Amino acid sequence: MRLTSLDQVPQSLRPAYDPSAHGVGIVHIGLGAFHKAHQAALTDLAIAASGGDWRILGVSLRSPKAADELAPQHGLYTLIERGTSTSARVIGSICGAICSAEDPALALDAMANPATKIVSITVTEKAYGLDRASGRCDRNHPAVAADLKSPHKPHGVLGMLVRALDTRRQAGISSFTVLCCDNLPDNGHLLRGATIDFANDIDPELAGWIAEKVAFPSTMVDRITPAATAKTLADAEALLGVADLAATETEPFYQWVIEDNFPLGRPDWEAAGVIFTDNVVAFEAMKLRMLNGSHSMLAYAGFHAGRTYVRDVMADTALAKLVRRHLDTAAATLPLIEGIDTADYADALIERFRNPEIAHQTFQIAMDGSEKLPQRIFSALADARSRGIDCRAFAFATAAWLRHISGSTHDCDPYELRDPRAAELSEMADGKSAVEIVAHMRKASFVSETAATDDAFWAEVTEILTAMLTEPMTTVIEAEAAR
Ligand code: CS2
Repeated sequence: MRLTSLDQVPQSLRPAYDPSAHGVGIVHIGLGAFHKAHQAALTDLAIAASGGDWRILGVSLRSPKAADELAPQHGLYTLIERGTSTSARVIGSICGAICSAEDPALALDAMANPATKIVSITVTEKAYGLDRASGRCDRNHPAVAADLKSPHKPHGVLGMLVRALDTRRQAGISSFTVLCCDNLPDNGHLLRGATIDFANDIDPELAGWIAEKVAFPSTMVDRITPAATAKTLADAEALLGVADLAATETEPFYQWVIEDNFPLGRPDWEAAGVIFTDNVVAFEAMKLRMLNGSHSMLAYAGFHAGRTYVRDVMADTALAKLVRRHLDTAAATLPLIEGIDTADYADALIERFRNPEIAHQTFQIAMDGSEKLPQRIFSALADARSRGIDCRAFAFATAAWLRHISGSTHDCDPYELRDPRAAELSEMADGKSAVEIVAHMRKASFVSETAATDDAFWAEVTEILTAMLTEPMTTVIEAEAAR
């Protein structure tokens, strides 16, 4: 039997409120595990604490899988938190799930509905079509290009936002707040620039209305959430007594830092421990450079050293030492944040990475490097240089990524390169020497000018990459840790 109603759920696992007594106030685009472990779980706590019509309609942009799992369960799913002790509860904040590729009008109607006060988004960095250098939209991005051609039938994020905002404007309905929850620096600001730019191509008056009326608060989101496995589903079924195909597992820790700019109101997220501040950018830089930067480094180095999970990386003394070095280097590039000690933050990250209950694949984190490295490594490099900090850790991380895109199988079995620019990257790296790969990379569009022109940095990258392309990754890691 399948989970379809709270009546099937043991009392102790049910939400502390009656979901059916609360209306929908949020449309969320990007119905992945991270949303279910983070924004939906914290909104569940907020509704339990203070009520409100803040339930969420989940929209999956492309794949029908997430909606197929959640819709028959009326949005209900088990969230399992694995740590020193494991706990679980059924989340009631999602009221329904749809796939917009299957029925675009349904998602647009929900976004245009006056009851919708917030449209939140987790679609991963690559899905937006942002041109980060100019702060505009990327007209070569497939979804942006298609939606600019047919703005009345959008499929991508920018197209859907602009279409729904236009419908509201024409109907005299106030704008929803756009809440970007992806790992991008100053994400609200970036998305605002791209949305206005996109709208400007369709109707400059609409662009002006968006610039004046729409709030795009920036956010920092954090919760390590591996993809669900057969064990996740089996554990949920054992707890509930019925099958839950949307069960999700995550770590106990979470953090959400948001700019408090919600003209139409918002859930009482403070009750769930959310931090509201004007200084999201600093929190975001800390998280991107420390957590995500070291994650990328350990994913590439760890994957090629045969470490399947992050916890295996942390059990390897040499690799764990390089993780600590990366965290310390990244911390030194950051501005001070009142009330935050980056050394404590680094210690806490190491504990989280070590969590033996979380099976977070290095191969999963290794995905989409060309979308991630700019804000995780290259932006930190510029600040490190201006402070005279030794950048070896960043050179090592970059070399490990380039080794990954090289596709070399001298020390491993063949593997897939998963990146939106996979073809371009393989073209610049396949069968090439370290010197050639680095020369190509310095010209890549996603490497900022400051990083591209740092000769000393690339010399160090070349030296490390040369070793990584000829020796086993484990040997290179041992040597690096012994330096
Ligand atoms: C990871 C993130 O896959 C990745 O690139 O670095 O998903 C990371 O687990 C989250 O940002 C943690 O909040």
